[in-house]
Amino acid sequence: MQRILSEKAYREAVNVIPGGVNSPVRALKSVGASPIFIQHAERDMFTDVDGNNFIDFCLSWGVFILGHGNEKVKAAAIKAISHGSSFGIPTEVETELAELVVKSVPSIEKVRFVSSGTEAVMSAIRLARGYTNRKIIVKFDGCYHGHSDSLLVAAGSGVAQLKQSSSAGVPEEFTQLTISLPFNDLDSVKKIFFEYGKSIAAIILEPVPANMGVVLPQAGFLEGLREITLQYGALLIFDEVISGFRLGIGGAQERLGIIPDLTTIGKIVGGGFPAAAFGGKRDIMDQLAPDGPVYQAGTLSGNPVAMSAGLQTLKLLSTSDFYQDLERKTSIFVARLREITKGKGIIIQQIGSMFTLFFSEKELTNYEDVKQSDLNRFSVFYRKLLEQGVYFSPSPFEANFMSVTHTEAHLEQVLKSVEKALSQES
Ligand code: HOZ
Repeated sequence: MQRILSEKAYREAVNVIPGGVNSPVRALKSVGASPIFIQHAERDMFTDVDGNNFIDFCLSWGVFILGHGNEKVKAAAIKAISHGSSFGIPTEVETELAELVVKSVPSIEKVRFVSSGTEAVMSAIRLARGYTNRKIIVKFDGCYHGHSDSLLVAAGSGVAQLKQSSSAGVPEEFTQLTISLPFNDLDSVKKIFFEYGKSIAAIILEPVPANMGVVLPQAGFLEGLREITLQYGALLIFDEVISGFRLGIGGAQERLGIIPDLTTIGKIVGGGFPAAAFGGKRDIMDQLAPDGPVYQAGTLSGNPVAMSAGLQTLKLLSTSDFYQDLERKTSIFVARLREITKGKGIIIQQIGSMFTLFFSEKELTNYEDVKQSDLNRFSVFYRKLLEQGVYFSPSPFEANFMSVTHTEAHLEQVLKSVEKALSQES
């Protein structure tokens, strides 16, 4: 496969954009490849500037559960643009989408829209501190909550591929109020609460982490966190930027039956446009300005184009059997993948329509396990798939996503490519 024009676009980009990309993982650096520049995307595929086609399992990091370019979502966005694309003044579509979010996500009684997942989490943390009048935040190693300073502690996703454990430019003092613990380790949470419980404002976590690859919460872990937070008067925040509207219309919380105090959502909720949100119990949300003392704002917050695309997307997801069908398709595919990779030191972890393939002999339950997996083998395998037109998310510290538009023929093609890539291993 030739990628001459992508290489040229990359050379031009690096002159004016750091690393040639506007978000680090896209550079494909950690898998030893260079970025692919996209020309067009439709359904389960994209075409690069050289005219190569790729079957896409990244889907803008999970956004396109309906596949790229859904006609109804596109039409809703175009209609919105024709009335004006931003006002800094309220529109009715914001309330319409808010109503649908409140109806769908069990913990959300009121919701505020922002422009990115990072912003949603940053705001939820401030709100939790304002509401509880406490300072400490507990998070988990390998969970990623965007790139705000205080959460860049043992973070997953792109941070996992940095040489140091977190980002330069974050003064130690800024993270002194953040405690990061191993995921799935309830005892360490109990110990920390025993020591600092009265100063802890919140626990934040991805209830199903997708930024250290897909790692599943063990039985009792989320229940334990809910119990401890209630016992000590701290808030429980679920970061459902990825799992929200992905693991079901009510997200991971509905699927797993644990109701947090605050929830952050992103990706799917903007229908492919920059939008995210945070929401939760009414009395907590009412602490936000202009009604309460916790300040939070944004020029493009509740942007009408994003709201319209998000609203149309959620309406399409709300049809019966949507998630069941998507999950069935994913499970069949993953079962086939497991057959092909059997005995080859590969573990595939899946929930709903997301999965990660790890080069590991044993099940992975936390960040350490993922770091111990064979990252070099992953890179070689990844490049072999890329050569065959399969675009997986470019790191074992990420998740792959299925859409309703992935066809059986394309999935068969991917299985063949995986077989071929493995047969070429030396
Ligand atoms: N935070 C995303 C991965 N979990 C990467 C976003 C992007 O590069 O677009």
